[in-house]
Amino acid sequence: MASPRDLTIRIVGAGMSGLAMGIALKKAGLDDFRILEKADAVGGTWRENRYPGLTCDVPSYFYSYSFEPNPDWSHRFSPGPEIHAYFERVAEKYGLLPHVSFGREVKSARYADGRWRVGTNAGDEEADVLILACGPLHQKKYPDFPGMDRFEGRIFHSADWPDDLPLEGKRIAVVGTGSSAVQMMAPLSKVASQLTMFQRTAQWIAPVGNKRYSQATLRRARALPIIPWITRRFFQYSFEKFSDAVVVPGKRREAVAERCRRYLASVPDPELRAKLTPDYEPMCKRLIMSNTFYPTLQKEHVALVTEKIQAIEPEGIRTADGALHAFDVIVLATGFDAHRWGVDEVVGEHGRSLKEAWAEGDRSYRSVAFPGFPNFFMLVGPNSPIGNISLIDVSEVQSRYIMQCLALLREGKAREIVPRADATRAFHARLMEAMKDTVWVTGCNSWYLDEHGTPITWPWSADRFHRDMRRPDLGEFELRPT
Ligand code: N01
Repeated sequence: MASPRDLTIRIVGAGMSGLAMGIALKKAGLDDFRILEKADAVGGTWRENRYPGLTCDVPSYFYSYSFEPNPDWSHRFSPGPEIHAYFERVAEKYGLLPHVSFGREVKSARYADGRWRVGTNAGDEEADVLILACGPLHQKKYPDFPGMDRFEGRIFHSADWPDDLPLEGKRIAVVGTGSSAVQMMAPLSKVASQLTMFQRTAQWIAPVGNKRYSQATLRRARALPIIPWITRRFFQYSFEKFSDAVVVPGKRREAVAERCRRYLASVPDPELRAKLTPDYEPMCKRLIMSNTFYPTLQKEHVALVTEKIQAIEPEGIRTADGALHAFDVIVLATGFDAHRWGVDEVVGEHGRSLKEAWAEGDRSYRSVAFPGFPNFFMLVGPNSPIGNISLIDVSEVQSRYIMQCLALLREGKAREIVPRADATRAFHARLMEAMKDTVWVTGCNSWYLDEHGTPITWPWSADRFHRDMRRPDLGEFELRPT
């Protein structure tokens, strides 16, 4: 036994997972925590991404906290600014803003003498517990095309959308074919004089529409709080059943694949259809939901280029066939480095860094904790179900799990809590065995894979995640008294 104590806690990141953790702490009456946020507003991804057409690919009712259903969602997949406003409202309502240090970028974290020393751009801070809540998709990935600095128009990453950019009548290039690129194509096509997508790899598309809720539906949802609650449960059930297809081979996976293939077959031009045909299984890369993408590509002033990009020149993009494509604006929708989890230098016991610990791949104990890193947790970290569940749900489940670990420290049952190395190895062995059945290893390149080609995902169902994460198995942790 150690003695009961109050904990000083630092959370890194005020995105949706950092906010979920903050709310869990407040609900438990823990007030000595700060959320260190590099930007000047909460919302993470939803603060950063502002490109036209931005939505979430998880239905809005399910992409909301279970304890804060929102009757005001305008669409099944509501626009990005609406989602951002939701998180701002929640942060205010739950009294989190006084806990957030804005403009505080965390550069390093070191564990020594039973405490975390957190190095920030505004000096060092100390904490008993450190929780990273940065998520996998915030370090922008830039291509290395020669000549990018010589382009005479505007060139920027999709997550750096400039607010002052007039688009009317512009010739616009979109590099990439991920969710970001696909979502922006339809709205850009409405204003651009010419719109060209540069595709390196074709993507599977599921024909999912984005219904706008009628005024009557909104009125009913506002009047009867049970309606948003039931709607959330409905979307959770259907989304989780649908996404079981990624982890379980068989009929459901075949049905989703068939739906994507049929949709692709509806593209009338055989040349365009051939270009759009992927050479891997549907869902191997994250499946894109859109019923506007194929029609947009068939517009007169919209083109799909599959030639390799050779260089950027002052007037536009030079492709390997020698053609020069002239543009006013180039959007680099080239994705994120999903293997940098927010703080590059995290050093645990015996001076061993996370990078060293992860030499063979990003490994967690049950998606939240790490052997050799006491009193340290991650939300939406490696081996979280980032490919098959709403990340909001993941954050809530993980926050509850972490709260139970923190209770042991507060009650004096331990001074340090850390997962055992053998339990982590055993978890990883089970995970790798299960991974063999997932669609992510069927032969494609995606941001789900680490540099060894191992998915950083959870290879089991949503139900199993809820079950396995209900409470910590204390036999798999070291609870140290000093
Ligand atoms: O990024 P991506 P994203 N030359 O990595 C191409 C989430 N998201 O920002 O496939 C040429 O999917 C790359 O080509 P390839 C969602 O989970 C969520 O679109 O590697 N092309 C690919 O086509 C999503 O999965 C929402 O061959 C290059 C594209 O760029 C994740 O974010 C909304 C290249 C990158 O696609 C990432 O989506 C939007 C190069 N050098 C996004 N480098 C929500 O719903 C890369 N590419 C929350």
